[in-house]
Amino acid sequence: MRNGVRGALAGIAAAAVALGLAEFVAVFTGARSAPLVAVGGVVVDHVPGPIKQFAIDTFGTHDKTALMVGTVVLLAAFAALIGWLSLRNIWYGVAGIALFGAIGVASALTRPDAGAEAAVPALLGAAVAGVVLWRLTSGPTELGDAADRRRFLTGVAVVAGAAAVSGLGGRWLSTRRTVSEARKAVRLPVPTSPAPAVPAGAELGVTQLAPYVTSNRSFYRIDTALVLPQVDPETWTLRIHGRVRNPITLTFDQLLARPMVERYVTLACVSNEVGGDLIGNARWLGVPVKELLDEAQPLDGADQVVGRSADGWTCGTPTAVLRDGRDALLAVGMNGEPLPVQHGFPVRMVVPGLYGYVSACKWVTELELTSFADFDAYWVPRGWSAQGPIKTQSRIDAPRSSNNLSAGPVTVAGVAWAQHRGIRRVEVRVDGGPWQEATLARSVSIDTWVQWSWRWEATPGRHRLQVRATDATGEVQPEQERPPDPDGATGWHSVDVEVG
Ligand SMILES: Nc1nc2c(c(=O)[nH]1)N[C@H]1C(S)=C(S)[C@@H](COP(=O)(O)O)O[C@H]1N2
Ligand SMILES: [Mo]
Repeated sequence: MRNGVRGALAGIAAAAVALGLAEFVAVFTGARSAPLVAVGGVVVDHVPGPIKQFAIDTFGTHDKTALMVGTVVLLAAFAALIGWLSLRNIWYGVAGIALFGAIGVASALTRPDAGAEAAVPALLGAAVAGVVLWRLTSGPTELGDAADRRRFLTGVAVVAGAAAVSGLGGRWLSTRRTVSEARKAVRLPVPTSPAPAVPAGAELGVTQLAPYVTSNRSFYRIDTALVLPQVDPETWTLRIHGRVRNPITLTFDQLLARPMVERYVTLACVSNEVGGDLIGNARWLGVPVKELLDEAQPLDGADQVVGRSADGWTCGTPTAVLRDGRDALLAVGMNGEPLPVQHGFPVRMVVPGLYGYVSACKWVTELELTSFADFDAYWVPRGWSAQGPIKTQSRIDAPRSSNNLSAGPVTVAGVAWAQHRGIRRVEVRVDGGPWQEATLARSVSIDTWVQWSWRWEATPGRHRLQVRATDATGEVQPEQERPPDPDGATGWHSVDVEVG
């Protein structure tokens, strides 16, 4: 057996068993203390804005999977190198493992809310990796002899098996420790102020056009959480504190006992590119934030409400927006169900008119009254604007450039949004020609998107369709193309089609 192959196999086996064992231990020390998750979390928290935007543009809502796969591939390459070096001198191996162990320990310990036990998975993993690497690389350097070779390969197989059993076992155990049972047990109260019915005609029923109400399953998900926070409603509390006259702590039962309102609100992500799909419309059930703030009595100058989640993420919302009478909710229900875990179970915030990164705190446990001058929420030091009102936007859903169109009438359709201002007009043009007014569908309120359609007499050849919206204040969606960073993309969505 070639030395390179042997060293690489030994290194990868040692790394695999370290990660597998750590995964298992993390069942007991907390999912965020597993080295891959902890290191991944540090990466997520420190990637420069443009790289984060690149990841979202390239991998969409699979950005986390991409990060994990990339990390594992890199780690395997390093492990192979360390294994190969260990064949020359085991101290290279020891140094390599110590380095990776230290990165794992440091990452786990510096995650928000981590206790000393967070160091255990990486420490144990590194220790076991050291022993495995030593055993697999000791003995004759050249495995010329068939018996030696067989012994080595058996060793690798045993280690790989142990890695798989502990890793998959850990995964299995941790999925049993989720809050999905607690979620199923939640009985949502009946709203004292129900959502208005969706008017007939809100749904144009055009193929490819996004439905007026987005199902929970297809609702976009964006957050920094590599493992979903499992927040038990039994022990959940919401603290409203900071610069208030009257701090409040609420349990989940106390929250559910309050008068509930239900509203359709369209949530949008600031990272959404023009034409992108990081937007969705749902029926949210919850308690008006305004009522809780009125009870807490913010002090003068407390112009920012910082939402803080169970995993330490923060967003900053203008206090004035939360108190101006719009339907800002501490939501417990989404489309008639308890919040799905990935959308913030048991409680999240929803604020009509603001991008999610400044308002829509999932797994929320604190609302802290402070000022914009005194505190920067998570995305602000990372280059995003502290203020995030949603920009007027419109999107063409049908036709798509991949469609085979034939000459004659074609239904052009899409959605437009300007939450809490409302959409007054949507216009479409072909090949830079005159703007033509589209027909607006109905909508529940100015807090949701609206569907639109326009009948096009398509002629053979290549054509460019473009759309722009005007909000109810008369502001026309600007043509100038700007990236999502720092406060939301601008520009007109266009679709190039081929008519046969
Ligand atoms: N705890 C937590 N809440 C969060 C985030 C996050 O990273 N962590 N991301 C925000 C962002 S950027 C957006 S756009 C919305 C997305 O909500 P959704 O995943 O339910 O669609 O959640 C917001 N709430
Ligand atoms: Mo977002």
